[in-house]
Amino acid sequence: MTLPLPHPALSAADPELAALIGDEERLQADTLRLIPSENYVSRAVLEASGTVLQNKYSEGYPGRRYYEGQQNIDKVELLAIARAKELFGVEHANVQPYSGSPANLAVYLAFAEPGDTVMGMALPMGGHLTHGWGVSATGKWFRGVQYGVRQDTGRIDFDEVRELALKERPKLIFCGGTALPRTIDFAAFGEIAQESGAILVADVAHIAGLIAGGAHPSPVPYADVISTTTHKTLRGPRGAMLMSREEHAKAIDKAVFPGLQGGPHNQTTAAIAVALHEAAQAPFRTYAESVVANAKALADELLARGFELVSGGTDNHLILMDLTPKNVPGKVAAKALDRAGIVVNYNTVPYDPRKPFDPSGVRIGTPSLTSRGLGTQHMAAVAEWIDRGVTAAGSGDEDVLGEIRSEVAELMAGYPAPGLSA
Ligand code: DSN
Repeated sequence: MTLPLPHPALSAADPELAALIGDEERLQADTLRLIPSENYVSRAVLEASGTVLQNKYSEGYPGRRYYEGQQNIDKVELLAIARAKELFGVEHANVQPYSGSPANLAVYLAFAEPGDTVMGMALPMGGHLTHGWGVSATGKWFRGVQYGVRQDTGRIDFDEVRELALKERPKLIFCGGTALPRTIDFAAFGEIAQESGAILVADVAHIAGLIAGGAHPSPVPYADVISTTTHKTLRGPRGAMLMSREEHAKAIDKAVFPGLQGGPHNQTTAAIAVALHEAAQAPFRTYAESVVANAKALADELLARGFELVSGGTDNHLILMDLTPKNVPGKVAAKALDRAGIVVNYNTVPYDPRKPFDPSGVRIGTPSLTSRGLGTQHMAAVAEWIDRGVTAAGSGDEDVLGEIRSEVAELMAGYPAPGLSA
């Protein structure tokens, strides 16, 4: 199949928009996509997302809807729920949250009252906005207290977390985040939540696919609630799920609908069901293991080239580089790498002296390149491109960035992307 993919009806009805989608298909095919929260979904997931399920309203839950005509929709949602329960070994799953932030907001609605104390990792330390950070509704409507990582190790200090939890007695404790290169110790968080009487919420959005594939420990049975998006390492459509023990099922369902949302996006529910089916197959285990193996190999190659990595490396899919020793700000590096066909995001690093919109770090990860079939043998080349790209960013050498872009496109042409190939 050659790009752009055929979208005959769209091309006829709206050629301008069709051309933009074609441009994006080519961009995703030609570049080395290293943003750790992105991936490539399969053609099957893409097809399920673009169906007549789009046309249906179904507020409520299977068997308890406010609209008729749910003969097929109920079966789709029940299939997605059953697959989520089976894959993650949970008693309850809600597949309706529109995305990660609404999913987390539903958890607040289910278990806390406005003004209650909640606890999560600080955003600049690697947490998420919705874990009680000040600029988010969760930090404005609740009293967020935040833990971080140690400056000397880049790792969570569980003595600090315990002390804070026992002092503040939060209603909710969130673990997980968006820039955490190390294994999350769910058992340690579970103990602290029990001691302090908090509900433990494991936000596994980044690592859900690794958990499903056996490449990261599961938060079951330590977490009361598991929140996840479906489009990161899990390789599904843009959506989310909340999972829990049966005792919390009613509270969670009520919070999602009617508490927070209206009709579920049934086309997304269907695509989540497909992704869960794919994640339950043996090749997905290999995929999850390869994501981690690639990240570890890439971290080693970067360390060998003098890069400073937060926590000294990685246990998962994600690497957080502190570019301070390279004398190149994260944003300058990210924009230069983009011109070189390497797509990353600039990111704060723990204890960053720079501002969030102009931070010291760059965050990278291996979910997308692994989906295209790149292996540990390619990571030296990837690290070399990053090294040359960051150096060129510092010196302003656009010719080098152009050379890297051609080399990247040449390699990626040999590794067609799922969803963009037949
Ligand atoms: N935006 C996601 C990420 O990139 O990690 C988190 O919500």
